[in-house]
Amino acid sequence: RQAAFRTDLSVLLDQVGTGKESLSFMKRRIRRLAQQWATAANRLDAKLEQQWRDQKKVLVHVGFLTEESGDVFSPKVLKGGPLGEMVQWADILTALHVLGHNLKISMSVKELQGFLGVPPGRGSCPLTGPLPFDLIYTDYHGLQQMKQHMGLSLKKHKCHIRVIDTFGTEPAYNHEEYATLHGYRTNWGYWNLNARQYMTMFPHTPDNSFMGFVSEELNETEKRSIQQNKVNNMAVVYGKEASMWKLQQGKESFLQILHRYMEVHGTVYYETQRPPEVPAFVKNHGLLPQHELQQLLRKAKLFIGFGFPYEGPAPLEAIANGCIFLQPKFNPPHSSLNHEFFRGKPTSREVFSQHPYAEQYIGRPHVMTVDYNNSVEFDSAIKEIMRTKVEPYLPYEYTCEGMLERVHAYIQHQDFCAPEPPFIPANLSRKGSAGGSRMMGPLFVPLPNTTALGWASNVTAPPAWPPLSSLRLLVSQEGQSCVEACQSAGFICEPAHFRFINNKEALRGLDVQCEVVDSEINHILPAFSVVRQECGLQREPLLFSCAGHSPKYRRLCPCRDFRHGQVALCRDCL
Ligand code: U2F
Repeated sequence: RQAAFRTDLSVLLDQVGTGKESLSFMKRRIRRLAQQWATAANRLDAKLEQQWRDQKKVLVHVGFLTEESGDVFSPKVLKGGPLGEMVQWADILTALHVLGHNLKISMSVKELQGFLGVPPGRGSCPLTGPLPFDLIYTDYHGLQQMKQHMGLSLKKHKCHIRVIDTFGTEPAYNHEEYATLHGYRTNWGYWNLNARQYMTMFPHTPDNSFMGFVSEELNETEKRSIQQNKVNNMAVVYGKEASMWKLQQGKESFLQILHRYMEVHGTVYYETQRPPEVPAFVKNHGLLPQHELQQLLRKAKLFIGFGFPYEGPAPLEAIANGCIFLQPKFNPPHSSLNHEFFRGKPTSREVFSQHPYAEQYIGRPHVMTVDYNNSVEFDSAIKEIMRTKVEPYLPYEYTCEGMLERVHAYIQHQDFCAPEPPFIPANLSRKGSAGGSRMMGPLFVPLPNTTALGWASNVTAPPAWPPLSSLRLLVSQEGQSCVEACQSAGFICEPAHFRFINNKEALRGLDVQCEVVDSEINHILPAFSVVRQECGLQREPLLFSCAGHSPKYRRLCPCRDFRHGQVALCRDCL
């Protein structure tokens, strides 16, 4: 069946259910953004020009909100607890509904069992018939619950699963045996999924897919009125929980410096008294409902982060409402090796500021990232912010249309169930490879077009997605990952393209000198050592990794182009 866009959200609101603060929060959000979603649906509908869209049977099982996982989030909704996850789930549900899919929502193990058709009960009972869904969106808690209640049949059906995973899971942590043998085992990883089945909140880990969420959009009239009503010396602090304010009591209190120039506002949750962490000069509004926070941000000039929470939605909302976001640089970077919050998370990613997306994808004048220990630098940043005029800004990928476009593309094109056919590449052309200067900077090999790269004629292969036309082969520096290598050349690493470059022809096309070419199981492969003239190809497709790097190896990197404001999609991806 063809999916038809929906602009009426009442059925969705009924499906979400009642009885918990988390559900009420999500429903308030869905209602508040309903008009915005409807407009976006109409625009995307027109943009896709009658393109066929399959209607999928989709199950959304929100594991972290189930009683069985302890549901620690719901009781904290009105008390300053994390809301980012609920923002994202509300938006995922809305996107799936608006795109016209056949949606079922489960928030308990009992509902999960009902939808899957496995008998209720505690033990593991395999699902005997076919899976009644094309796609299941869940999280790590939900995955665990499915394992408990579907037993072995989970393995058979896991290609249909998508895991919403805020901070991402790198391939080395996802491969059970490899993770166990090489010290990448955590409480979360080791599910042996295709790493693109993990979907993140920001496009920070290209090994995973970028799901995202949306932020409020303004029309031209609203933008103009915001700019006219900005209060130049008004700052709002990022941090709705008192403990987040502790971080600012470092060497010299930068909050004091800020207070010299600006009126400081906060939205910190409190019960009866002002929390001791929040100085008396701060005008604390208490935790606000989302729409009231937006109103406050419309007046404020500055939204300032103290280093935590990492990578939440609030800075995007602030920037969308015309604030400048000021945030601390982390030197050394925070990661699972040195910071409690990231410890045990299935990623080695290094975080260089509180909100790397804001820093890298938005940047000045909307975002300023400075060293908070340097009071001179901090002081001059504040002065600059007060002088600078900025327009409200929201990257396309965080608009409703952008999210619908991306989720539509994933649903129609990502297929982890189809067997990946053996790839028999034609000879790569040597023409255009960097020849003599081959060990100097990044090398590009113009790849032949899709027809020249033939699949074995006896297999009917699904067309590659992203299409091969988007591929740019590049060699990293020693110690550099493909994430960085592609980025520094203005591209993005595309894990789906690894299978096209994991071969001797690619090495030959790059004029790499190999004494030996081995095929091994190691997440830095394909790669080569210049000194030893050793080349290695990847033997385990699950370990294709954009993130991997090693000091002695230069990696072969499958980069691709991307759309301006929609990094998840290449130019020809729609
Ligand atoms: C992130 O979670 P948080 O909930 O701490 O993220 P925030 O950026 O603070 O914002 C979440 C929402 O809270 C709303 C605001 C945001 O959409 O509009 N809000 C509000 O309604 N009232 C207020 O007074 C203040 C904010 C991240 F999203 C999670 O994935 C992480 O687990 C967490 C820790 O890093 O940070």
